[in-house]
Amino acid sequence: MIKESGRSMADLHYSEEVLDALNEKKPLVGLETAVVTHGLPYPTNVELAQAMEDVIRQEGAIPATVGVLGGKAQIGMNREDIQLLAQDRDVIKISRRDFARAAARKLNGGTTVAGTITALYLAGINVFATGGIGGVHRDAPFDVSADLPTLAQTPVLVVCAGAKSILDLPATLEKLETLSIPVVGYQTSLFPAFYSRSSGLPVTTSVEDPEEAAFLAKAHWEMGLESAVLLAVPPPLQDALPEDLMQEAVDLALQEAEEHQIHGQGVTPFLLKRVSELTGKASLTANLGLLLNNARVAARTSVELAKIY
Ligand code: PSU
Ligand code: MN
Repeated sequence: MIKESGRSMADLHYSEEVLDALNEKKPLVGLETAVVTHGLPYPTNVELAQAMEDVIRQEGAIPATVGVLGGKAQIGMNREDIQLLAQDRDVIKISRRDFARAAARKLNGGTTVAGTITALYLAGINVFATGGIGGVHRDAPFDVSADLPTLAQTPVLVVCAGAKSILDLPATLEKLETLSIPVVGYQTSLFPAFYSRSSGLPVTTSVEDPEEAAFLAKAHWEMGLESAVLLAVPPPLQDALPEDLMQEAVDLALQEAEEHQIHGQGVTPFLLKRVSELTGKASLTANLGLLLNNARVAARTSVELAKIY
């Protein structure tokens, strides 16, 4: 389904549900699909994608899962679409630069944070939920995820559990500061470390509830600023992993990536997979718990934003 009016001439395709929600100005929450294609094992990935959509609906918002099908960017995916992405062996990871590659070769793709928020912004959707954003890699400060520069030029509220502990978190926070992206702790003054609740590093400010988060995002954008607002939500207490357990697995995974000479887009999926294998079910449980929690906080914030916009 094609939407007539929008922010651009981009060739975006919409599900009927998302198109209706946009026309009726209902609260929406965007979701990525790189977590399905390159982040979680099958069939957990498909179940998780569905569960995130369910949570968003329960909270009174409409989910808009983004991905690329046959080269076309799709806003709002049904069960079959997600299943297709999960089972396509040739599926690619789509960051901002990869839409054109997918279009030219009619490929299917899972969109990263950078890819997803680019499409969401063009569609006029300003709230997005994910697990963790990409950032500056450890021992490779030149390897900076395209998520960071994309966050700098895309006014969307990004709800996440911080950045992965596979990354250089102090360097990632410095880069977020340079790019003038507010890093807002949700009921915390410390930046979460994805699987664990705190990195020990401070955020720029905190909010106590979705209403305050919505107010802050609106104030940022009303200044004419065009960057994202990062809402950093610690993983739920019952699912979080102890910091030392995490670090041990991360160190080993990094060493292996070096030995296997993994580069470019392959780095993040490799590290995530190895950490997940090394920590067993515990990191998977934490990952699923925080993704659902972030979807819930994003939906509540989207409902609040819709009231004041
Ligand atoms: N965090 C997760 N799972 C993921 C990713 C991050 O918990 O699958 C993905 C996101 O889609 C993120 C991407 O945008 O990894 C970053 O990859 P890179 O470092 O290649 O930019
Ligand atoms: Mn990279």
